[in-house]
Amino acid sequence: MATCGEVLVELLGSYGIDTVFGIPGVHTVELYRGLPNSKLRHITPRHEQGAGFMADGYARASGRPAACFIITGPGLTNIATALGQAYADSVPILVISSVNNTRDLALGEGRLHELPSQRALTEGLTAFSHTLLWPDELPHVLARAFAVFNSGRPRPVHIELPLDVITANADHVRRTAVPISGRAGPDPAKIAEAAALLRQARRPLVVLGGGAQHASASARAVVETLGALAVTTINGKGILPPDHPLSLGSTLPQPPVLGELTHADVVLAVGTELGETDTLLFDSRLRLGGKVIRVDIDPEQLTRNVLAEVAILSDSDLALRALAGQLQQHKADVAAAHARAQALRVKLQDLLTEPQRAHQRFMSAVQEALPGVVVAGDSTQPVYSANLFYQAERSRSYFNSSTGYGTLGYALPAALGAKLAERDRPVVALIGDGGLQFTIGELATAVELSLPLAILVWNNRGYGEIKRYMAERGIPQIGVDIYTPDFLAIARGFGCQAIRAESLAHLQDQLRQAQRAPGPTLIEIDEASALRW
Ligand SMILES: Cc1ncc(C[n+]2csc(CCOP(=O)(O)OP(=O)(O)O)c2C)c(N)n1
Ligand SMILES: [Mg+2]
Repeated sequence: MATCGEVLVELLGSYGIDTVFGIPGVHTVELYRGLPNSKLRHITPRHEQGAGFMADGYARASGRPAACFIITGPGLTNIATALGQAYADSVPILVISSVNNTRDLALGEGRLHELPSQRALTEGLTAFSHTLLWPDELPHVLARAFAVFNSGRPRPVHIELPLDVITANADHVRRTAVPISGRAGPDPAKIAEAAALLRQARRPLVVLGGGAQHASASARAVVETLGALAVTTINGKGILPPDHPLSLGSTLPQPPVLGELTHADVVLAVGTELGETDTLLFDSRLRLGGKVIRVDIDPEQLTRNVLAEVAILSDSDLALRALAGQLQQHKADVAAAHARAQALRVKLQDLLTEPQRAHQRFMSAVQEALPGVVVAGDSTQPVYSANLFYQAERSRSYFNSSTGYGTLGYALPAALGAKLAERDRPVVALIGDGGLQFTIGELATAVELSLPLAILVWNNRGYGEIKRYMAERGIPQIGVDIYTPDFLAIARGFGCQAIRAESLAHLQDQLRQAQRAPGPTLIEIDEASALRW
């Protein structure tokens, strides 16, 4: 007999899932029975929040979802924060959890790991949360999950299996993936409307968000045909190549770019929420002077933050391809646009403050030492600066938790997940001394897996960002000067290589060595020194 848990594992494999992150407990062991007969690799983090962030980093670096096996109750509450981060940035993660026996559900009799309602907890953090009451539902609910991941706005999905359902007979249940629909294309009438607006535009501007990560070629075609200046959000970094003559990078909150947004007669915003962690305008709202065309796979998103003249419900690549087709005959003064973009880029570089320039030298050293690097960042000083100036070589190479939900402790497990997905690319975690202390236990996971990961710890001995924020507002700096442990000793204790960088050249040398090391390397960067490098 094959149990529901065993068939689930087989089905996950048939959908292309190859990695599952989980900490087994008595409630989930029956999910593990089928693992040896599958191609699924199981990774054990040291905390379920780590499992969620690993699956998040895995998906952001590769575009492919991973699964998490999570125990009832505390496992699920532990992963909830990671679901919040993935939900906010539209990242696909499949969380499979157990839940108490069907006959015990909602009785509140004090069963082990019991919550009054697990689904109520995850419903607000996922595209959907489903309780599997019958093995026959399995192919349907998994098809629904992969429809979200592949065809809609990707977000986490939670499926919980009661203990008696995991072990129920599922011999008769389908074990192969259901073909999932392709992504939806645009209404031709809307494309014609948008193309008409864009043809008349004298000063068009294109904003590319994380939802256009897979649309590099078509985005480029539209930008170039229109002779439009283009900015990306942080999650859109890399859609246009770093040296693209029409690109302003991801510099949205800088005054010259805000000026462009106000003066553009048509703004084409693709796959972006235009939320405050995209625009980085925390104290004011985005002001768009001209007509707005928005493209999004989520119809509700088309109405949030900025209302559009033309709202196109579509996969971003399909819409951009259709637009490029309609605009083929369009003639724009591209040379003039190149010159304007170049002048703006010079202005933008001039605007960087001294610390931002030091962060830029630091990040350039990282990029130069590790071509093709994936940077998984936390919420720390060089990350905020790099959000403005960093030019990723391609999509899926730069992401961090200062966007969306803004969770400290993300970078280490996310980098670990990214490295598992992209073994051939160098992966770096960039995290502050405060952030690292949230998830430092995942160093053990990286050592266990012999992952050649570089963990850059930006050490300013405190919650620097909040300290600065308090100072600016005349608030006493309470709770921000935290005790800082000896990270090098701790890392060595975990079995990592560990070293303090002495200069940019030394940092580069260590980064290169870290790629050849048999496990992770923690590289401490003393902020006071690094600001002078
Ligand atoms: C889970 C969580 N708790 C608290 C915060 C609030 N917070 C944002 S930045 C920050 C300081 C982070 O310190 P560190 O990681 O050392 O980075 P630094 O700003 O010092 O470079 C804090 C406490 C948060 N974003 N996430
Ligand atoms: Mg700090």
